[in-house]
Amino acid sequence: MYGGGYIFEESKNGKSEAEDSEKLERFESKIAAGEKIEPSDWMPAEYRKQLIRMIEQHAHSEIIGALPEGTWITRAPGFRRKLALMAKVQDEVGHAQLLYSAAETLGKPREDMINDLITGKSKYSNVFNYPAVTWADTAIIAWLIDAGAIINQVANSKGSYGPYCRALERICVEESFHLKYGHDNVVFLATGTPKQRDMVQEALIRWWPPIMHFFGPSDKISVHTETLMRWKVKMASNDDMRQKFLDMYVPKIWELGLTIPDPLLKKNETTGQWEYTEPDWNEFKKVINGDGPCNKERLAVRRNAEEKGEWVRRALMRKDERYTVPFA
Ligand code: FAQ
Repeated sequence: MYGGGYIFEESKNGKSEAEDSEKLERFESKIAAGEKIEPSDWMPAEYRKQLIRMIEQHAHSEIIGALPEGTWITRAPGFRRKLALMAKVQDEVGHAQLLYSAAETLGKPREDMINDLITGKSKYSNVFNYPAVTWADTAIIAWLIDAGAIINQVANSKGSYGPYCRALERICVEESFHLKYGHDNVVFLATGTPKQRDMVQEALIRWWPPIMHFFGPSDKISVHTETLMRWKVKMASNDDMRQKFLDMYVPKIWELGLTIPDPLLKKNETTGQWEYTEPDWNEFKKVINGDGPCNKERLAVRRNAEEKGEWVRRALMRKDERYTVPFA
């Protein structure tokens, strides 16, 4: 499967996988019947490639996603909040581990994935390239970004690739707890002193545009949605997920008396769809291609962790005699 490069194009009989219509037909009818595809099953090269891309990006998002909130562990207001934040950040890193394992079942080694992250070859979620300026930013992240993640992942956990779906099911349970923690923090600030209220309002203003970007480019310009939905990797389009988020969370935000920084945002009662200012897709492209406010800092942290942790990995893999345990 893997030998320095990814051998996707040829099946065992030498024919191109895409041309192998019988196998493709069986594969697609399995998906249509709602069955899961498992690692040892035949799959088209493009399905494997797309899954690796998506799961790997998701794993990177979790591990990088631990950083904006992680910077607040030492400054959390009070011991209980510190404990809760530490547990959340630890969960996010655990999600990355589950997802890297799921991606590995498709043939790409974890070392290669990490290398593609720290060299800037792979993408990760746009939202984690923005700073958590105040404590209120962590509350908005834990409430609304986790909410967005849950909408996406609950839907995709009903998808076609077994290892990814099973990882998502477990992740969603933990994310639901994060969402409650985030909501509790936002409510506390929104119903607190005028200063606390201002703080959470300002954080919402900062995070609204990245949150609108979070669900991916609009369906009109999305590149992969059609293929991914056909194979039930993605169970809803980017715009549908965005609509679902707006439907569920705008009323809750307004209920707290907070203002969403979009004068055009309203629900069209005739169509049942939310109308909003078109997100700035040029800004989105800039951020996901390495030129956001924190991209360089985020990758530098990961690169540093990779270098500093190298001796531990070598010892665990028994690659370095100096660090092996004699009785192991
Ligand atoms: N950020 O054709 P589409 C979390 C890229 S987990 C960066 O529409 P697709 C937990 C896309 O890769 C958050 N890049 O793409 C947490 C493609 O570029 P490529 C992560 C983005 O795949 C909470 C190009 O744009 N969740 O938050 C983004 O069909 C709190 C064209 O886009 C997942 O990864 C973006 N937002 O749909 C952790 C879920 N959107 O690869 C810590 C799984 C698009 O061709 C704290 N992923 N791009 O160079 C998905 O569901 C999909 O991949 C989408 C994008 C919906 C993200």
